[in-house]
Amino acid sequence: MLSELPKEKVHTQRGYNGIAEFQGCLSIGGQKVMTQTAHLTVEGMSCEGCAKRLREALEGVDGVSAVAVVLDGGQVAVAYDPAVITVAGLREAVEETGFDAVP
Ligand SMILES: [Cu+2]
Repeated sequence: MLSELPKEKVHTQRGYNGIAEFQGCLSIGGQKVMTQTAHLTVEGMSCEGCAKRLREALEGVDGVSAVAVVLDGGQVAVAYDPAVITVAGLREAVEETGFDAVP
């Protein structure tokens, strides 16, 4: 189960290069995991603390294997298992954390 893997070991990076790496499949704990990547634009983050809070909230969502948050421009990439969570579910998690996921 992906959700049982230690989240700290999952690659979490900042920056567009990190986001690009989420395309395709991830190697997590030596296991290849097929994922899809959702790219969201999030409004309301004003500092690294906000970015960290959002990243940690998304990492805690079932089905999410990796998260990258770029504070500048509010770019968020989430690698997720589409069998477990939908993009709509990811957007909800963003809103629940107190930010706006804009289309
Ligand atoms: Cu902040």
